[in-house]
Amino acid sequence: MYSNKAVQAWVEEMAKLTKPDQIVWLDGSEEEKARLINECLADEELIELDQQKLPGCYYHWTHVNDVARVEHLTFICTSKKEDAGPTNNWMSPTEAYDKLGKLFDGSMKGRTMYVIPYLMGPVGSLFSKVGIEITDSRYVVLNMRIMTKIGKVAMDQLGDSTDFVKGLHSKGELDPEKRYICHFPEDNTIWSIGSGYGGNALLGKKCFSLRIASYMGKQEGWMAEHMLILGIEDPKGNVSYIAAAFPSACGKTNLAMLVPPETFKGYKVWTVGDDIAWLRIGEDGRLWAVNPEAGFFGVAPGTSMKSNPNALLTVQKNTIFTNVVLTEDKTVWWEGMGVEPPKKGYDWKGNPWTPESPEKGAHPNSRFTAPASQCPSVSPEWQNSKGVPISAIVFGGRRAKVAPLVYQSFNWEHGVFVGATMASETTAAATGAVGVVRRDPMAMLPFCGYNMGDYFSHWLEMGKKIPNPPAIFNVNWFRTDEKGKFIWPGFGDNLRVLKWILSRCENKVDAVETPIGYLPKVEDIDLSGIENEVSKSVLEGLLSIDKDSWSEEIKDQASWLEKFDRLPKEVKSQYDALVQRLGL
Ligand code: GTP
Ligand code: SPV
Ligand code: MN
Repeated sequence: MYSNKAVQAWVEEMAKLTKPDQIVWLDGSEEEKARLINECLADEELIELDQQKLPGCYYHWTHVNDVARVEHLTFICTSKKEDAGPTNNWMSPTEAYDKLGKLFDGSMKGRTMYVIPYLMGPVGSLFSKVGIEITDSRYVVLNMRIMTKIGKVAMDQLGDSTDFVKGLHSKGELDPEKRYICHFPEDNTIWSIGSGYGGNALLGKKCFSLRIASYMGKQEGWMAEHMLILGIEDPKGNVSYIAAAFPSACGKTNLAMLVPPETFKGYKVWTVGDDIAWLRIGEDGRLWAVNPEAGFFGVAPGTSMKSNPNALLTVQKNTIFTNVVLTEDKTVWWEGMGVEPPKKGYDWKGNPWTPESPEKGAHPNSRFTAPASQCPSVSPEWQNSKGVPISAIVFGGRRAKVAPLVYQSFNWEHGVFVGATMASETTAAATGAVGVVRRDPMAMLPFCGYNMGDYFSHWLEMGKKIPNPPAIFNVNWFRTDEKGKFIWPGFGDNLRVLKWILSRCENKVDAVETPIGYLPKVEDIDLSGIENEVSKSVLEGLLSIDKDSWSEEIKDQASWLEKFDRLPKEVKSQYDALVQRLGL
């Protein structure tokens, strides 16, 4: 129990509603962790993995109908519908409190209520914020313990203040018909019921650090973005930082942990964050970023010693694996792990599985939860309370066609337009169809806590306020050939593109001015070591701008922009200018 009166009063009120058998306040200690794990093992909420091979690691199955974020059941509950905007689901606060109140009524009967104070961001930092999550899921507690800083450290930062985000979560009946993730940005409140999965249930992550925080950022003059943060150290020892926004399951974790190609002697990539960035203008007039999280909730499939060794090394201890293959000898496996599949195991549904089984063993959105501190590439600056200075902002997505490998926007305003119109193929990170192209501005479509038109305005205003703003780029690692195969090798080789980006930031290299932005000259992308795989002509193809596809693209952009009644005029004029430059 902590002494903050506002926290106590709110917890009491929520306990009256949900009626748990008992209330446990989390302190974040090792004893508490051991106790919770033992309780989970007894209830089979967790399965102990081979403690010799994977010390401190556990396995968890979610309910088979509860394996991804549910965007259609996620709501922004502002008093005025217009304030949620054309891209969010809206429910009035009165209706939402009433509807969910009925579902929460008695939802913790026979269960324990856990009260988790948590801190997002470095200890003592101006960037950092405190939340309290109430939950009836021990799995959520153990994940929050990895993903945030829980217990006393959070309450110490909060002190007597009433300034905390109130998050109420209950698994409820895990019924998709009674599942709602509601955000009340005007009340600093999140109510989530009916799911035990990742972004629906770990309220510090998308719910607070993006939806509520984006709203706070708009009010307070900073930004909360769906961005990784990485540092690139050059052979002279200079480190420059990049923040990059890609939609879910489009490569943020992989890029954040990149291992340089062998020919890049003396280069080193440092991981600051892999999913979320909070950005503020620093005293020096640059944009500075912190990662508010303390762990990685990463996509397992495709993670191998070849694609992402740093991630694989991070998850060798103290990790929770969710919905991957559980092998007979109590280890884990997933598609694209780069090792032989187990002869026998259990798939993500808990059914016996062998490599001959027709279905995939791991769910495409199966995940690992691991402490960032264990990552071999974790930046020495990742807990710096001032953050790190950002030289470039990079947008990107999965596009089989249209978007070239990389281009630079002409200026901040044009960069905001590039972000506002970016599109990507949907992935398994959210329920629904996979592989459908949709507009996903700044990779924030599912995560912006207010009207997206106002969000674009906020970006434009920030651009005016930052004396020395980062340059803005767009990348696409996912162009495919006529057989549907990715043309660009990706992963570690993406550093070749980041190197060009930094050279542009330092005014060290010219570019080709095209209608869509500045493109690299073919000879300026360092292909040393992969000349056989990516010839100059292949690279030319990756950098080409196909008139027909862009003609379709601008039509689609036009109907996208029409959705916004609060579209800033700058975005519209950037669109008009693009159409004119393309001569279409
Ligand atoms: P969220 O955690 O959902 O926000 O995802 P993320 O953006 O962090 O994506 P992540 O790095 O986990 O990558 C998702 C999938 O894309 C994995 O299966 C990766 O193997 C694959 N991927 C990542 N980078 C590349 C790349 O450069 N090229 C190709 N072809 N695939 C990639
Ligand atoms: C994403 O979907 O962007 C994730 C996973 O990072 S979740 O925590 O479920 O949002
Ligand atoms: Mn994400």
